Amino acid sequence: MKTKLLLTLALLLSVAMASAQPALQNVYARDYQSLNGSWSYIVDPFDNGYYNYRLDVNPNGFGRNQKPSSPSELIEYDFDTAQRMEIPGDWNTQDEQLFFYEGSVWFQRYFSFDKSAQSGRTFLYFGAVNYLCNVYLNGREIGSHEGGFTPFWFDVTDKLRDGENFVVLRVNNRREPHYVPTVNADWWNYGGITRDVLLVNTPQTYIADYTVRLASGRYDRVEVSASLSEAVAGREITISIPELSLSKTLKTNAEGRISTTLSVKPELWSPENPKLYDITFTSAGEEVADRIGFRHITTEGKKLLLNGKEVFLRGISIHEEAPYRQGRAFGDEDAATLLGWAKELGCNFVRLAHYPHNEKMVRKAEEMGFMVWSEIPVYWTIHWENATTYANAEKQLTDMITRDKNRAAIIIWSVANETPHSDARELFLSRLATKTRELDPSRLVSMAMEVTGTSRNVSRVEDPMSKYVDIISFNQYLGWYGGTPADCLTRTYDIPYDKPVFISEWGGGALYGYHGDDATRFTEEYQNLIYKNTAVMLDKIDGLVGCSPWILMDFRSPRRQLPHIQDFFNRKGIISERGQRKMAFYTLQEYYSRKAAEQAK
Ligand code: GCB
Repeated sequence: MKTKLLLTLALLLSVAMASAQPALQNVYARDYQSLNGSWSYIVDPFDNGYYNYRLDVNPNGFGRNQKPSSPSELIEYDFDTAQRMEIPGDWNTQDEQLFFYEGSVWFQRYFSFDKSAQSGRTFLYFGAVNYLCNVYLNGREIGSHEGGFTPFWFDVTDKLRDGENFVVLRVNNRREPHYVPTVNADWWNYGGITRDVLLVNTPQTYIADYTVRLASGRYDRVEVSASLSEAVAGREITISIPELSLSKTLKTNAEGRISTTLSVKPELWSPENPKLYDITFTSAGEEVADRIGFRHITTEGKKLLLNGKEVFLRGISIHEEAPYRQGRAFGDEDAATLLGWAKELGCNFVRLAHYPHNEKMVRKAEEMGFMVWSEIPVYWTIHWENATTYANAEKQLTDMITRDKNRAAIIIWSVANETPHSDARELFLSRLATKTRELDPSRLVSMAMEVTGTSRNVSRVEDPMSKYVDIISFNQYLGWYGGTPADCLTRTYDIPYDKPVFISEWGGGALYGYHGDDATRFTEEYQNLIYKNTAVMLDKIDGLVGCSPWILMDFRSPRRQLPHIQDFFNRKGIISERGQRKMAFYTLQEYYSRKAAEQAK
């Protein structure tokens, strides 16, 4: 009891210490200059650019981008003659020597800025950098960031020069036990500046954030709120939705906020009709435009309801892994390919595992009519008792929800994956679940749990976390990790909760083009048999509202070492990394076409 209390106090304190910064909702709708492209880089395994020989932080480190002022001056690095790589992009797949590299790499580029045209504020924005980074502008450190999958930015208004400027980053992807994720995970630890870098201009006081959604339980009321970056009262903000002939102007309160409920009955967003409305927020000459959909996602006993109608989630899990070229995925093209395959499979749902994917992926999913599960990398043996770990996880959760809360496509926020039971875990995850509801009461909360026991061919999922979630999700690999594919034909489940049930992972591995009998591991036949038999098993699970088999495409993992079969790929994809569909792809397609037909009845 006492330890529990101490833990709670420590967790509370750590969160209170994290400082808040105004949001920068919908960054792509802002006035920005892209800093993507070719950057210089220096590999620094001993962190020589950061520490001096006494391991003190060196004020004259690589962040200064120094040049010798005379031929006699000793400077032992030079970005101008260093190698270059494309940003966004991971370093592991752009330089053969960095394939397994975990440590520091320095990045640098020049850019020009027209100070005379500057009005308002300028932010240096990063979509994501894995994992730790220190950011320097024109030779001075402007800040640092931890966490590999969420955006962050710095106000550089007064730090930019007219004409040439330069930015330097020290990026370090070394794994540490107390990080989120921790040292052990089943995916590649791609390092680098993996998402867009933008220089964003806003007015001095700008529209920082907004939320637009249907009012709880209503289809004829839309709740809108917006906030300025500063607590300026009496400022007008106009929201308009031209297609609904709607325009409303409100004055900000003392906190710089507006909130209102509009009487409108929008057409609803659904996979069959992914309707999005053009919406603009305007204030003092600034305009932020978005496309927003409206829908309700709720549960009733064991039922999952989209807009009040029962829905079955025909899902697939996806890693943020680039099709064809390998490495971290980013941008519209990767998203269109991956989601195009999910469409071809007959999916109406994607589980974006195991961390927040890039914003373009989420937006593309929404446009194409996929419901989305979005999660944070609280994975396996995270350090439950460490207050810093908790604060980090909560920050990643908050940043994910802040970025994507206006995406109708997202129906589930997931706070963890396959975590071992303990009191400390319960406290940690229940706090994350509570935080999720506080930040966003309009969606479902879940986490990928596990089968906790099997006796006489009946599997149970019993987890104290069940009381904190809206939907009981679990991963199971019968026929792959334990049991045989034939066992799926007779296995039943006992899940003692009056909540919808979802299988967030199932499947097995196969090397594309490797054929043999269906008892031989890694043949397409073996994988296909798991898919066929699991479909039979799914039909018998009471309250099952869908699944997201593991996984759409083979992905890189250092844990997968079998020569000539895995070669550092997790082969549970139903499509290879080169886009070749395995037999199981067509089996799942068939199952989903049957489920879609059943649903349509
Ligand atoms: C799991 C994990 C997933 C792994 C998968 C596997 O349960 O959640 O991250 O990649 O199993 O292939 O073992």
